[in-house]
Amino acid sequence: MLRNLEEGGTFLLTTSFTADQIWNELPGKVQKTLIDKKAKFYIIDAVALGQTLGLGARINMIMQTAFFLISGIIPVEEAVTAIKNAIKKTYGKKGDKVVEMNYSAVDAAMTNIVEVKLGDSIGGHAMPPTVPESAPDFVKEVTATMIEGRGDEVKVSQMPNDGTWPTATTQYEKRNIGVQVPEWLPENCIQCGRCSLVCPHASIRIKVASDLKNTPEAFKSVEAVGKQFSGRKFVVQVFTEDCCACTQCVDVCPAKIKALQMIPNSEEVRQTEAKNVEYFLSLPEVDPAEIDPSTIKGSQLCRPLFEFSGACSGCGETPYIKLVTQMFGDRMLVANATGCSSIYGGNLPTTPYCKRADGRGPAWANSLFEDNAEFGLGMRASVNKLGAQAAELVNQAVAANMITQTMADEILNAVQKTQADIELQRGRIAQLKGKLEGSKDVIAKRLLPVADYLVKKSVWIFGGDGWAYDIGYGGLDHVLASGENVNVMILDTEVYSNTGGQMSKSTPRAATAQFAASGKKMPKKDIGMIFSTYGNVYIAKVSMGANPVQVAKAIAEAEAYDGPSLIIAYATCINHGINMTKGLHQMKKAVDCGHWPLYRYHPELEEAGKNPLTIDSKEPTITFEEYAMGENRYRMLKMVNPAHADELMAASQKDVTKSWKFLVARAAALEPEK
Ligand SMILES: Cc1ncc(C[n+]2csc(CCOP(=O)(O)OP(=O)(O)O)c2C)c(N)n1
Ligand code: SF4
Ligand code: SF4
Ligand code: SF4
Repeated sequence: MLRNLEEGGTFLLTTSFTADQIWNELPGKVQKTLIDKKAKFYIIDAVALGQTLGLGARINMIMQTAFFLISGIIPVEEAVTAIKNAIKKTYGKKGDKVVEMNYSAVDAAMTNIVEVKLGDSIGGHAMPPTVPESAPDFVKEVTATMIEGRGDEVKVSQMPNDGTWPTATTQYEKRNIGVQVPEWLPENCIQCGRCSLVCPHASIRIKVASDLKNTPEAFKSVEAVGKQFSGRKFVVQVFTEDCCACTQCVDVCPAKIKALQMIPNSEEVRQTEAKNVEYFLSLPEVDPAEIDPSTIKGSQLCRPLFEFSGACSGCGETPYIKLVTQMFGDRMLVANATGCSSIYGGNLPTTPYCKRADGRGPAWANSLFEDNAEFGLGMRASVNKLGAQAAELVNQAVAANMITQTMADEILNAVQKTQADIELQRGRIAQLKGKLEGSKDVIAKRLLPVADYLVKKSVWIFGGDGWAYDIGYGGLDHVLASGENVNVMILDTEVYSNTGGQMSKSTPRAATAQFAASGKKMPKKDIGMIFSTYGNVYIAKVSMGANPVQVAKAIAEAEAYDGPSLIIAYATCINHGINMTKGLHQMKKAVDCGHWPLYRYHPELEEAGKNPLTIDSKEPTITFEEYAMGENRYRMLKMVNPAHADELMAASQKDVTKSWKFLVARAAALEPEK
């Protein structure tokens, strides 16, 4: 933190400690640097101020003002005037309340900044290591250096030389950014798993365990409900060090009296929960044969293989990705379009895709924005080719008397539908490898490296609406038309989120966005209905906040379908200008007003003589405006140009009504003839 502090420089820290307390709370190394550099030292409790002013964790305005107050770069009055003008310009469209709150933040910074007299002794505690001692060497040598902001010191020779990058490294980051964190109240819990499902950061998890021995003192559990778990314990564990304090888990908890509450995140909470987390992780996972991962609770009893990403607190995209990894992560390949999902998915210095205890987890890569669907199709083609090669070699191994016909038949005819089937097939492949290992025969040498491709692989293509509706649309069309077995998931935030919220063809009419400052004039493209005209593409429109059961069902059906699948997932985003703690409600309202009707189009149903189109949501119960006015992207226009906003809102209502009618009529038209 103080590496670049100059002699006589100024150090500003936001802390809940007072001027009298802070010196003794600093690490010795920090105390020494401050004394050696003869630094000026100021503190401010920006977090508490932000909360009092209604700004929550948004402390940027407080810290910016504090910076100008003490840096002396420009006269204070000039700085304050400039900041207030900038506030008016930036937040003016969001309404007087937001402007006033930020003005108050500036004023509060001026009166709450405190100079601290440097102590005269260095007795502070040791700096905690950046990553734990138990971390792998690569994490200690490369990742930790990058976390410390010294990435330019990493030598080329320390970097992997084949373009691969270790996964499962966010677990070592422990950002501790939650000012408040959830606490589990087991006596109220109905053991539904919803908290774990919606957590964008995989920071709250559930487990069912048999033998709870040597538990840490504060470890909580209750008797597990459900016949199949009788006699066992149910646990909800909060990973407080990784929690981003979005409060969505508390919000979604359906227990009569909430079984989760937010509490201040103190050092004591951190230490207690770190021990509990370690114990929780050491408990064995539930046997896959005992659960159905296409249900909410079943999926949440599977370990997420996407965890602690750096997505915004409360991000609407990440719960979908996490859920897919819980269902298929151990055999999953991901082609990721550029966008938020590629940034939080493959960001440096750490990687949120992770692995199970046996080392299996998603393999992930990002190609270009404009070719991601094709990139995923390429993955499918290679997996198919390698699998076919392995099958051919298995038959050759039988002919060469290296393995029995029975072994070959069992491997080549294996049913691989459920997780239990997959694990059985892995067992067979392990036996096959056991037979071949050590053999000098060329068949064995060729079969060994490809044998794992005889276990089913799940190919996923992820990207945002900017990719799917606009820039990668041609490729997406090509891939879905190919008939190949790939699963596409559009994380639909209705804007190009990662670059600050530009309009895409998914942006609804009447919404403001970059390039649509006066409201989008054209209606949203209905990508699901367009691709449903092929007839052989599985399509689902889903919304986590509205119907999570349907989300899990759709993901399971999409993966099981031996052909192309497309899931269009509604994702709330900071670019919508909503209170992110209420994201799930907004996802529900989008469905309730008919803007985001839920449906599944399953080609196999048609083959079975049934209607392929199932509508999973009800006729709209609220107006589009009731949903839209909960979001700044719509509200802003109403404030600056009410007449135009009303006009667009009326047109949007017509869009919604028309597309609902179209959906219902389409389902009626697809009804098989009696
Ligand atoms: C061809 C190309 N144009 C522009 C960019 C810059 N860019 C990176 S991410 C991004 C936005 C992605 O938006 P979207 O696909 O909607 O995904 P989201 O960020 O919303 O998840 C853009 C424009 C790029 N990487 N490549
Ligand atoms: S507060 Fe948010 S990040 Fe923290 S555990 Fe709950 S859902 Fe996850
Ligand atoms: S959402 Fe609430 S009731 Fe359900 S498992 Fe979590 S804490 Fe328990
Ligand atoms: S910008 Fe939006 S989509 Fe991207 S990480 Fe933040 S909330 Fe998620």
